[in-house]
Formats: sequence, C-alpha cells, structure tokens
Amino acid sequence: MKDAAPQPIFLADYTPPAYLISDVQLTFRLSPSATRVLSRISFRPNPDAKSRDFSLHGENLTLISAAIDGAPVTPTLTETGLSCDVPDAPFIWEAEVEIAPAANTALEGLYMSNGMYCTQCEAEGFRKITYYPDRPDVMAVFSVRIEGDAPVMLSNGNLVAQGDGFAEWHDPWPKPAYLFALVAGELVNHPGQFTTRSGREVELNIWVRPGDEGKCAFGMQALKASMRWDEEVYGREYDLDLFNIVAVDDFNMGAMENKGLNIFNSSCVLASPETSTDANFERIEAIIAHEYFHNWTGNRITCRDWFQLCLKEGLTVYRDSQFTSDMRSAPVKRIEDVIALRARQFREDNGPLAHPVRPSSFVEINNFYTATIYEKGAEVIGMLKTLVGDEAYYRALDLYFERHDGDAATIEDWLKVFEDATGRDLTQFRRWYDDAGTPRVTVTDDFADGTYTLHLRQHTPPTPGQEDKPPRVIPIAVGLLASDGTEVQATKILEMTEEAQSFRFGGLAAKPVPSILRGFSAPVIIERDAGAAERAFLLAHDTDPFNKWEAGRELAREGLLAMIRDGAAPDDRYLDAIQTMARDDSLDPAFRALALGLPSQDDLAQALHDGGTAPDPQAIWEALETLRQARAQAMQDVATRLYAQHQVTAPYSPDAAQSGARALANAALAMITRIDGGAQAQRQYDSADNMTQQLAALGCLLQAGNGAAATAAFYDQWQHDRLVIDKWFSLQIVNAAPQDAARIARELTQHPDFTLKNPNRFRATLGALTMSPAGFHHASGAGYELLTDCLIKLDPLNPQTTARMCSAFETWRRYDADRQALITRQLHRILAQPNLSRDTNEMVSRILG
Ligand code: B3K
Ligand code: ZN
Repeated sequence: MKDAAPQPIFLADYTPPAYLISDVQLTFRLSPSATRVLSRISFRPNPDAKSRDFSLHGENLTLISAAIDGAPVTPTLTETGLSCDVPDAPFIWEAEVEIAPAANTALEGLYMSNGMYCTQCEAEGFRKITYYPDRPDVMAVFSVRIEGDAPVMLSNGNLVAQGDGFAEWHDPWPKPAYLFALVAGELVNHPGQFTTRSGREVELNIWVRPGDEGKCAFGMQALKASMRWDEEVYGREYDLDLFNIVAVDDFNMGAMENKGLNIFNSSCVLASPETSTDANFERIEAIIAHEYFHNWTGNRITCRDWFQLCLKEGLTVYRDSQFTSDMRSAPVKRIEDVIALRARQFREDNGPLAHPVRPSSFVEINNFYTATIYEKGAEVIGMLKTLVGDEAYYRALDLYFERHDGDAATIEDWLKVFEDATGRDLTQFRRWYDDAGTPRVTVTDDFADGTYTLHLRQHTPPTPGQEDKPPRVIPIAVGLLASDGTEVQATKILEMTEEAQSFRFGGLAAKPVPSILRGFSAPVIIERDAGAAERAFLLAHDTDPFNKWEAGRELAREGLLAMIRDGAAPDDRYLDAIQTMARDDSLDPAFRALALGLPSQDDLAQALHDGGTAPDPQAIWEALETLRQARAQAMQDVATRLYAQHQVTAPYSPDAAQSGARALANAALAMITRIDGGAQAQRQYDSADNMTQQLAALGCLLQAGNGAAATAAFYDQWQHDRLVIDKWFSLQIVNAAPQDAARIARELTQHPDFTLKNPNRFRATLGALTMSPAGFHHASGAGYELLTDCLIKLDPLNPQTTARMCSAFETWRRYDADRQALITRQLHRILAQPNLSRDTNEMVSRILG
C-alpha cells in the first residue's frame, strides 16, 4: 500500500521550541553495523514557548534506553520521533540508541564512505543520529567523545583529550544540530597555519585518504586567502584554534560548513594540475571560501527555520562571488555567474518548480537547496547593495553581525538591519523574497529636442500558486553611448518601482545607443527589439564588460533563432562582429573566450517556447553545429593566430591569467578541429601536461568523431583516479551525437566502474546525459527511459540525489505533444513505485503540477 501523500509544512505555522538546551554531551561507540550513541542533554523550558509538550525528532534509531534526571522512562515512539512526560523545570535527558552507519546509503546522518565514518546533518540528518530537537533555532554547546579504533577521530571545535581508542572534542560556540559533524577513519593531513588579525594562532588541516596528500596544497592556499579576505572586507575573524577540512568521496552535494570541521565532496577540494581543470580550480577556491564564510553567515548567525535558508545561503553565495571577483577578474566572474543563473535559476523560475527565494511551504527541505535559494538569493543581496550603496551596505552588515551574533534569525531581521542602518523603507523590496518568477522588463525609447527617454514596463508571469505579481523595485543600471562609441552618460542606476515608468536624459546632441542592465544589475529578462546593428555596435563599443559580452550573446541568439525558426543562414553580422572582437588583443583573453561561447541549447529552447514555438531539440543542435562550422570557416586565420598566441609556456598555474589564455586557446582549438578534423587536437592531447589541455583536446577529438583511441588511452592513464574517471564518463556523453547519447550513457551504466552508490559517478553519467538536451530529448525517448530506470534504482538507496536529478524533467511542458507524452509516462512510472521516497515524490508531483 502506498503511504498517504506527504504533508507540507508552512512558514506561517512556525512556533518557538518548547524546550531549549544549554549543553549536549554525546558519546559515540563506533562500529559499522551497530554504533551506539549516548546522549546527555540539559533541557530547560523555553519561556517564549506556547506549549510544554516534549517531543524529540528521531528516525531509523533503535532506542536502547532513556532516562530523565537519572530515572528510566519509556517514551512513546513513532516513525519520526518520540514524546514523553517531563518535569516543568530544567532536567537532564539521557538516551542510548543504536544505528548502522554501514547500511546508510542515503548519505545523511552518520554513514560510511570507503571505510571512513562521516556525517551530513543539514538539513535534518541529526535526527538519524540520536533523538533531539532537530531544528536550527535550538542552539547548544556540544561536547563529543568518540570511541573506536580509527587512527583519526574528529568532531567540531577544539580537541580536548585523546588516548588509546578515544578522542574528546568541545565546541564552545552554541550551534544548531545541523552543524554537528564527526569523521573517523584512516586519514592523513596536509597542515597549515593562520594568524588572525588579532593574533589568534589557528591550526589548519586538510584531511584526506592516504594517496591524496599531493592534492591539498591549492585548497590550503584558498582557505588562507578566504580567512584573510573575510577579515579585510567584512571584518570577520575566525573564532576557534583549529579549522579542519575533510575530503569524502561519497557526498550528496559540494561541501558542508560544520563548525570547525568542514566536510567536502573530494571533487570540491582535491586539486592538482595533472588531474584538475582550470574550471575545477576556480570552483574549489570558491567552495572553500563559501564554506569558510558560513562561519559567520550561517554558523554564528544561523536561520530560525528552514524557510529562512536564503538568509545564510544567498548571503554566503554573494560573499563567495565577491571573493572570486577580487581574486580573479570581476567582469569574467560576473559573466560566468549570469550564464549559470540563466541556465539553472531562470529555468527553475519559469517552470513547475518555481518558488520564492523564501518559500512559504515545503514537504522535504532537501528539495529546496535550489538555484533560486542560492543564486537568486545572492542576486537579491547584490540588488540591495546597489540600491543602498557600498558604504551603507557594509555599515548594515556590521549592524547585522553586532545585533544578531548568536541568533537564529529571519529575513525580517535581515531587512530591518538595512532599514535601521539606512533609513530606507524596504517594504517593496521584500517582494524579491516573497514572489517567485523572473520579471520581464520591456524597453522602448524615443528622442526629441535633445532628450532621450527610456520607457520601461515590468511584468512577472504567474508561477505555481502565485497568480498576481505586483511590481517590484528593480535597479536598472544604464549608460548611454554616442554613435562614435564615446560614453555620453556614465552608468546610472534607475530605480524602477512601478509597473510602467519613463526615465529622461537631457542635453544630448543626438539619439544615443542605450546600454541597459549593465553588470546585470537585476535578475530580470530585458525585452527589447534592439536589432543586429545596435548589438554589433555595443559588442564593439560598450564600456561595460558585461553588456559588451551580452551584446555578442544576443546577436548570436537572434541569429540562431532565425536559423531554427526560418531556416535562415548564419548571420554575417554576427560572424563579422565576433571576429573583430576576437582579434582585439586589448581585451582579456578570458573575456574573449566567454564571448566566443554560444547560447546553450536549453537557452534557445526556452526562447523558442517563450515565442510560442515548441522547441525541436534536434533542430537547435543542428543550428548550433551549422553556426559553429560557419564560424570556424570564417575565422580560420584568427583561430590559428589565437591558438599560437595563447600557448602558455610558463609552469602551470591555475591563476586567472593563465586560465584565460588556455580558455581562449582551447576555444580556438575547437574551431581549428572543425577544419583539420582533429590533427591539432591530437597533438595537444599527446603533449598535454595538465588536465585542462588534455581534456579540451579529448573533447575536440570526440566532437570530430576521432576520439576512440584517445578515450581508451585516457582511461588507461587515469583508471586509478576516481575524480578523473568521472570526467571520462561525462565527456563521452556530452560530446556524443544526439542519436548516440542515450545508448552511450546506457553502456556506461554497465561499465564496471559505474556505481549507483557514488553520487559523483551518478552525476557524471546521468547528469551528463541531462545536460545534453538534443541527446536527452531525442525523439526516441531513450534518454527519458534510461534516466527513469536509473532514478527508480537509486531512489531506495539515495533519495536526495534522486530527487535532485528529477529536475531534468522540469521543462517538459515546453516540448511537443509526443515528447510530453513520453516524459509524463516516465514521471508516472516513477510515481507508481512502491515506497517512493518523500523527496522524489514531492519533486515528481510538483513537476507534473
Ligand atoms: N549548507 C550546505 C548544503 C546542505 C545541503 C543539504 N541537503 C552546503 C552549503 O551551502 O554550503
Ligand atoms: Zn552554503
């Protein structure tokens, strides 16, 4: 029999906890199949509570014994926890439970990865470790004793004692249970040291499996850079004597900010030039920074409840993107972020999974670690900073840290800080948190008597459960250029607050060319018939790097849409303009590499759908191929020159300058391969001494249909390195012709190295298929069927990763009736599984709508 539909919980139903905790003592007696967890918790009634009912969360626990103030009790147990009569005064709760970490394939709670014990408690995993009020507004000081035979046994805070078969840890900072962590196993450390600006000596360690020691240096450097940056930019210092990072192979997401003991997916911390690409290095640096920055935005100030998740995630993403901009190139980082935002968040915001940055209900919170909470949450902070100005922003942040240190806070608290610090009324701004959907801003203009007028109109389409969207405040950064390319109006922020508004610029000699939404100053879609000539002009002359890039992207997009819709030939204006851009050696190579990128298949599918046409994934793929081929023909000389000019001869470094040069040379190599069939790519493959060069060459060879030998050689060379073999799985699928992608992916799921138990390998294979739209959406339906087969197998093992991958189907309504029928059949096949997880059930039900 199927379980009853899982019940949503609502933000509006929040009530304060009935009991608060002053301190917690935990003892772990580790054993793979029968770990004992002993807890001793000091509870006291919460004076602000509305009830005195005592209940604790708990899942998959075997209760051995329980006592209150030393007297045994027999609580009432349910599937999700226990309840018990308690004194109306402070009391000590003691319990012993048994759990089986080796059988825990969900990778939540205490589990095992390659013989190592580790934990993942956010959001609600602590309840799989012991009975506890597993909610972020209950904060406590933790002392932890670990007993076992592992050579290294770690927990949060500072090590206070260790001896034969045990280690004791104490974390002086009160924290919610989701920040608890424990790691035990055979680990080796890469040590480091940091002196905070007030003189605290902090011991740093990156703990890895023996054999991975050589891949820690970059992560350590990134950690130190993050610690320094947070002191310099936000005035935030580290607050313990020890900071540990552990690399774990089996992990559902990127990393976790547990207090003093960050746990990382090994793919997000281990790096070496031979095994990691430039993009991997940049990502690792950003994730290390992100988790470190959580120490203040997340740990010292946490969330009152999970509806407030963006309070820590949006702010911390915003902070890590500031960090990357400072470490590398700010314009390049901005363009990369916007590409990712449009690919993931706009897609989400325009489909059945759309939800506000602060949702008002959920069934399974793990389904809400989304691009909307993270990336749109960060964009909202960027807008706030634009609206109040830099100085006021940092003043408000100082007040936030001062007022809320030690609190479990809300979005209301956050906005109040800004209102108090700046005197600004943020009532309308709040809509960015409460309303889902991507606003469209339509722009028209006119010019008369020396005055140029921009007419703006905003509209946000309905999203599930939200029909009407009142106007929001939208900061629109605008500049104006004269026809000779000089800037006649420097960047100015237009504050749009109404549905329709006009903005005037006087004293102009002639009608200027507007550069609108500079730096992508708001997460909106600008709708404007600019025309190819204006786009080409902005690509050549805009002084705002983001909009310069955007102009090239729009020019390509409009040309591609004409090719797909009307069978037009590749647009010469694009080919000319992009060639001029690529030749311009005054431009940063990394910028040029990004400007040579084309809109994604998914972007084009959304654009066609928005224009009222059901996208044909095959036709989109063919148009992109045709344009790439035409561009390679048109740019032969440029490509050859760029390739030669940007070869890096210095020893490998993942810095911005070298990575930019490699990115541009590899963009050129892709063009060259279309002409020479792969001869140059093969030479690069054979001589490559770093993964960026090797992988780019292999990708080109696969694109050219000449990759078989190199693919086999790559496997032989790297079969001992699981992270590199993940790349091997992905690359073959991403570069397959559409009709082959599902077959190749299915064959790879039969490969001896494929396993459902490792989320990285699952994502490398099935995720790669879903990121190849023409292959995934092939008319045969083979892609849909393969993904569904695998999701059905994975769900009983790992609901979180299954549910997350279901979002591959979120765009189903865009497509033609045949594809819609194929997809919905698969979604119903998933829903019909007995004992489907709550996670997957919620995702599939929302996708079907
Ligand atoms: N806070 C964690 C994510 C936890 C995900 C739980 N399903 C990592 C991060 O955002 O830094
Ligand atoms: Zn985070």
